[in-house]
Amino acid sequence: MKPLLFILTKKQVLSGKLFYRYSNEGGRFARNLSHPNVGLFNQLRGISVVYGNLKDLSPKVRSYVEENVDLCRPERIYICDGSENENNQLLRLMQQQGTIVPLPKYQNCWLARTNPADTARVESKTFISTDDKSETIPTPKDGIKGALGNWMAPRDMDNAVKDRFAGCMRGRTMYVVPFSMGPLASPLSKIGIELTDSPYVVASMRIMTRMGKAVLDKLLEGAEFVKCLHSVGTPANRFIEMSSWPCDPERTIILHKPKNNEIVSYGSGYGGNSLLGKKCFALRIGSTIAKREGWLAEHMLILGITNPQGKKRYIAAAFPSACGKTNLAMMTPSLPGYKIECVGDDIAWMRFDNNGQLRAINPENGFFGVAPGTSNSSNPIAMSTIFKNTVFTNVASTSDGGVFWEGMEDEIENGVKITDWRGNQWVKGQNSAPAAHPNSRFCTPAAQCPIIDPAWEDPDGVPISAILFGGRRPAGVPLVYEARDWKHGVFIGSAMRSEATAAAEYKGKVIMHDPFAMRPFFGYNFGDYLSHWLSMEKRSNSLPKIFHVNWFRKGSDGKFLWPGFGENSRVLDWILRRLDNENCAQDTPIGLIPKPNSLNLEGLNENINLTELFNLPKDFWREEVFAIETYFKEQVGKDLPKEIAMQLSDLKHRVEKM
Ligand code: GTP
Ligand code: SPV
Ligand code: MN
Repeated sequence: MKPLLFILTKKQVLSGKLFYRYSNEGGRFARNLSHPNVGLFNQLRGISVVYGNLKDLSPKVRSYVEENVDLCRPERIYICDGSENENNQLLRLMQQQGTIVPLPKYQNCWLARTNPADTARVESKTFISTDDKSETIPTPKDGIKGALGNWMAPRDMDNAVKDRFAGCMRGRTMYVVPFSMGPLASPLSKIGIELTDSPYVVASMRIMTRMGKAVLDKLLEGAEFVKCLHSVGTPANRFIEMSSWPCDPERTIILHKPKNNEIVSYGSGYGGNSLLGKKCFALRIGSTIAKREGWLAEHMLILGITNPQGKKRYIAAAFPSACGKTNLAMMTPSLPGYKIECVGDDIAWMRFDNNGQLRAINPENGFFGVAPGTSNSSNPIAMSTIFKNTVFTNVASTSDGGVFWEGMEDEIENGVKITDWRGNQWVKGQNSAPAAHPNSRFCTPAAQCPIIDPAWEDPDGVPISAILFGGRRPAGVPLVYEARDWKHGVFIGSAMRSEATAAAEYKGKVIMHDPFAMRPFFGYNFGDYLSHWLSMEKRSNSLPKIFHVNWFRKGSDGKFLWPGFGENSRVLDWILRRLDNENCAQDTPIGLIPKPNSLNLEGLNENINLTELFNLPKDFWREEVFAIETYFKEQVGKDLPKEIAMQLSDLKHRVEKM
């Protein structure tokens, strides 16, 4: 065996794509990961703790680690403290393993190329496990497959875990990653422990969450935590196992047990599959905790916006994956006098305070943003955030030590050579495939964002004045419309649809139902989720106003009708004026749209076809109503709250009268 492996190793190293992983990881650890506590007395279940101190673990954390050491049989245990020193060790280790390469054009930036079979979330392999199936998903109509989440019986989950995890960390290190979702001092925050065998996950979690020693201290005081177990897996295919991006795509599975506040993820190192604080915790488990505790865990950006008169408000917005949250959260307004500040770009935890004011925190600490399309013209703020202390994944690289992706054509020096995300030479115009994977991402600290909001870490959260829903709708759906009231707003959220994107495994641009932009992220029955949203009405007499926006409508020429990005400030301006009760809206069957000339288009260089942008074709809306009706009937059935059924029937009547 050995010599054969050695030959493979050499070949892989020479080809520059793969690195033999087993070639004495322990030796590298001895060289790189020296720590005063290594020794016989720092062992757990007979396994050495090579970094960190066992006495820093609370009894509950310790027994969680023990349980999974017994299951996964790692070679060694590494208790993360979140320090600079630790991070440098891990970066060096990953460089040696070939998982990352440095990007010398920037400061402390790195590029990871994944296995091409592990590039996005896998929704079909994501499950929620509850005793009763109806706790997880509404009961679909006979013969119809449920599309509002996947359920698994607890016993099947236990078996799936045993099948995959028994001995899965042999020869590898188990990292114990303590992290907080939200600022440690905030009463709205929650703690997690991720056990993982991926140093890439550790380095990413350090950016995306508040990770390290302070969290262990809080746990020693008795704080509860969400259990997050992750392994990249040990595939039958030894070639993948030994590569720089081990993963097990065939057996990948992402499991949640809300009753135990528990997440188990196997086989993928990518994004939402492996950075378990994000979608698994902050949304799926988070939404179940939020339901119990009376708050909301949502797939929403949070931005602060100051108008030319100096009045500041905060807006939260739910758009499906890869539909513009990061861009809106960091927008550079084209309308003079406006200022936007960013609180978060992906997730909002929101609750009503004692005065009935909805307040939101961003539970994250970084941005895991879509790279393609990000440029100095579309999102200059992101561009000035991401070129230090950032891990890029599956973008292309340039011969001068930088990165490249579709949209950066004007931002690279003449004559530089491009290597695509798979590691092959790439020449514009000669390759039909894109240089960067469409779901390639930057993972960057939020604090580096030049327009990060001064209150972004406020323990009380920021007050939310408006909630936006939106999606990619090439036809029929106007640039903006306003809900008549809270119930209508909840209905609009429930009826959201959007074109599929590269953020998950769907192929093509099919229009999918994606209620609240949460379809892949509901932790419990969508019908109950709707009731929970409806119940918020009782908690406040100053509810946020709800709007729907669509930057993606196309004209008959197939081009976007609206320039988007910074020009979206014109839509926000109209929304803020509505919050001030300005009489600038007119009624339509679907909601309130801007009165003629009330959308401020001053200084806009392009000619905008407002008629097409706000046109409400009766045929289209009839079909839309039919699609929603069918969806509710087939997917939600008896779990649909009657208020939502009423909203739909009201819309249907109004559309018939169009
Ligand atoms: P996730 O991180 O997957 O949740 O995505 P997101 O919702 O944060 O989407 P993001 O802002 O990263 O945008 C995704 C893609 O949509 C990028 O390629 C953007 O360039 C593009 N995009 C964003 N805003 C606009 C817009 O206003 N108009 C147009 N035409 N494209 C946009
Ligand atoms: C999304 O898909 O909505 C993301 C990326 O934000 S991931 O973290 O992979 O879920
Ligand atoms: Mn997202």
